[in-house]
Formats: sequence, C-alpha cells, structure tokens
Amino acid sequence: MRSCSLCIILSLAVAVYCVPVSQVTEQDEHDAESYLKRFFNLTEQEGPSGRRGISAVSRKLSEMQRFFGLHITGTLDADTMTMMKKPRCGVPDTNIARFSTFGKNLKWEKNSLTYRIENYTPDMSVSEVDDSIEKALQVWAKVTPLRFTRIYSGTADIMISFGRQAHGDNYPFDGPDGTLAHAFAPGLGIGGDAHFDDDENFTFRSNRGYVLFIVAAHEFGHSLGLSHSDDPGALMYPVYSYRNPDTFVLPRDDVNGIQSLYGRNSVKDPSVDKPQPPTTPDACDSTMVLDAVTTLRGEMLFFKDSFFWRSYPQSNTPQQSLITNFWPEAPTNIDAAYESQQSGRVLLFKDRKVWAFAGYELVRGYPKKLSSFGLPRSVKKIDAALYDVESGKTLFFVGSSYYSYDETRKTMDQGVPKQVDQTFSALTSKVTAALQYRGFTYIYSGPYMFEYSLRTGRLFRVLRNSYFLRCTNF
Ligand SMILES: [Ca+2]
Ligand SMILES: [Ca+2]
Ligand SMILES: [Ca+2]
Ligand SMILES: [Zn+2]
Ligand SMILES: [Zn+2]
Repeated sequence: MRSCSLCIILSLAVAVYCVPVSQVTEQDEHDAESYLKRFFNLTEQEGPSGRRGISAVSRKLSEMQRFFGLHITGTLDADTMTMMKKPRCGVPDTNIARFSTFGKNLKWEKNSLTYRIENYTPDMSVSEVDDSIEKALQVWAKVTPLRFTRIYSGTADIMISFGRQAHGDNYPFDGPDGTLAHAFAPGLGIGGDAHFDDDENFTFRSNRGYVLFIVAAHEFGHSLGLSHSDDPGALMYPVYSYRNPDTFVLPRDDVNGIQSLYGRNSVKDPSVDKPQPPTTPDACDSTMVLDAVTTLRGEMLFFKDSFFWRSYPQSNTPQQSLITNFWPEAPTNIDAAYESQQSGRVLLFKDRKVWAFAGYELVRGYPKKLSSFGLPRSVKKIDAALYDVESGKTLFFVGSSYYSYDETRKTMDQGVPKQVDQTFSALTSKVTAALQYRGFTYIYSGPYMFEYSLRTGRLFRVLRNSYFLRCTNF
C-alpha cells in the first residue's frame, strides 16, 4: 500500500483511505502558513517579540480545525493538510458559527438588484453560463424579496467576470484548483461583484469539473451579505462539494441566514409540493435512525440522508461531510453499506442497485443489480449489510430474515435465508444498519445499537446511536 503523503498528492479526496502519518515537509509548513494567512487572518507580525512564534500558527491551526470539525491538535496533521488542499472559495473563514453575515449593516438597502455578465469562460456555451448564473441568483430570490434584473452595459450592482491569476483586484487567483472564485460583500463599486477563476474547468452539470451553478450560487451568497458557515451541508460552507444542479434545494442554514438579512419571500409559491430546505443531521439527535454504517480501513462511516460521519480512532469528534464530497457518483439516502476486505472496496446499496468504490472511484461495471449477489429477485431492497471478518461472509438483512454471501467463492450460502432473531437474541424490530468493529458485531434497530459476539451469539450491551457518534452536547 502507498504511503499516506503520496495518497494526498494523488487525489484530494482519498485521504479517508490513508492512515495519517506525521511526515510534514517544509513545503507543507509553508503552504499551511499561506492558507492560514489567507483564510484565518494569520498576520505577519504577531507575538511580543515582533516575530510570529509557533504559538500563533498553532492557535490559528486550532481555529481552522474547529471550523472544519477536525480533531483539534494545533499541529499540521494529515487530515488538516488534506482539508487545506480541497477546492474552495477565496473568501476568508472569519466567523465560526452556523450561518453568519458580514455584519447587520452589510446588506443591500434595496430589494431590486442588477447584475451583468462581463465575459465568458471557454469551458461552457454562452447559454449554459447565462442559465447557470440566472439559476444561481434565483436560489436566493426564491426565499427572499430580492429580485434580480440583468443589464448588458454600464455598471450593475453585481458585476460577474471570469479571470485568471491577477485580474484587477488585490486578490489574484492561484491557477487550477485551490481557490475557485470569490465575491465581495454588498457595497458600492467592487461591492457585490463575483469573480471566477478561469483556470478551473467549469461545467454545466457534470461532476468532472466544478459546477458553475453551485460555485456561483455560493458566491452570490457573499454578494448578498453572507459569510461562511461551518455547517457541512450549507451552501455557504467554504469547501466545494458536487451537488446535482437539477435537484438542488437551498439548505435550511442558508435560508435562515439570508432571511435574517432580507426577510421572507412574501409572494406565495404556487407549487404546493415544493421540496423543503434540507437540514443537516445532528449527531446529538437521540431519535435519529441511521441509514447505514460500515468500516473503512479502520475507520467507521455512519450514513444519514446526503451525509456521512467519519469516525477515526485518533479523533474525538467524528467529521461530517456530504457523501458526494467523497463519491460524486454515489447515491444519497442509502439502504446499506459494507466494506469488502477481500476486494478493498466499499459497497453502497440503494433499492435494487449496488455501487462499489475503490478509493474515490466508482468501480467499472457498477452500479449493478442486487440480484448479482444471488439475492432472489423478489428482494426490492436490503435493510442492512454486515461483513464478518472471521468467516469472510457478508450478511444481508431483509425484513425478519438474513442471507449470507461467501465473499471468496462469490456465491450465496446454502440454507438461507435464516431468521434474524434465531441468531440475534433480544432484537424485537427490524435491523436498520449493521457493522463489525474491533471484533464486536453491532446490529442497529432504530435509534438503538445491540452489541453481540457473532460467534457465540451473546448479547453484551444495548447502546444508543450516539455511543460511536460521540455527541458532546448532552
Ligand atoms: Ca458592485
Ligand atoms: Ca484556482
Ligand atoms: Ca439501512
Ligand atoms: Zn465563500
Ligand atoms: Zn477578484
């Protein structure tokens, strides 16, 4: 297996598969300082002696780690370096909160704003750019009294342009990846303007590149007076995540933020069944039922809606991310997940389909049908999946029964399905998720988790979901 530092260079998102090692080069330290200067206000002159001490960097590192929900070490560990290399917005992360604004007075004092598209990117057609920009502004107009009018000459409130490197303000872009765009808070002149780094590959809806609609909708949040949010589900989270532009609905945190500045949209939306703003699942919600759980190279992943938490042994607080942040091609609201230690892949199940990922990439030939495991065609979906290290078998839970699949022979075992309650005593309702961790077998049923020995069938403890999610707000 490759060393971790190499993994980080190869791909931004594969860090989840790496065992962190503490090999920090001088270049890493230099890059980290630039990052903290740009986004966390690390100043050139600090400390009593007039030169910046270790403590100033360490303090800013802790601030950054807290913002991103990382383990707070104050040192440049592998997770922190990975986060610093993710593509993101160029506006600093000054406030540490759920939605935040640049200040109560930093908003437009009118609800009718103009915008102008000054130039185009060669990555997309003119109509695709126009459409992406228009849709991105409508994201905000839908939930506020704000209205946007396009003009084709003169100075608009929101001037939109593409540029590379130095492009006329004091904030040069940085070439491919890194900073994708930036925008200025409401005000005269450059206030409200949005700039896009044309060294990026912008796309209309493909996940191979950065979806312009998503990047623009985020930047227009700044143009209207919002700063960054630490809610990983928020549009105003500083790190880019792929989201499907066709199904995008502005998350609750952003709706709360923009309405705190401009109020609600007083015009009634005629579409009755319009989707509600999604909220980010809370690890402290004692009634939460997880969709699926799995191990991944010694870590644990907990899936809920469009999100997963990643818990790793050396960290106190699991980190929450959008599933598409790691696997842009993965489904959301999944049924089950497991790690096949034979193939080194993680498998995600939804309805009659299964997706396999090797690292960050969807394995060729996937998604496949559920029946490719030898499950009967009458099975429309599975409730949970569990890989047993000792026997090399995967258990698929379907209602009150379970199937057992031999990972080495790639066949379903004889004599299945079996009844769940014959193997797992005390389980009274449906299995909702399952995993094996450090020799114990955990069967989730609703908000509870049953700890067993699979070999003897002995039940040790009944725990709450929050046991592994380590909710700290109780
Ligand atoms: Ca302006
Ligand atoms: Ca860039
Ligand atoms: Ca499930
Ligand atoms: Zn931003
Ligand atoms: Zn600029």
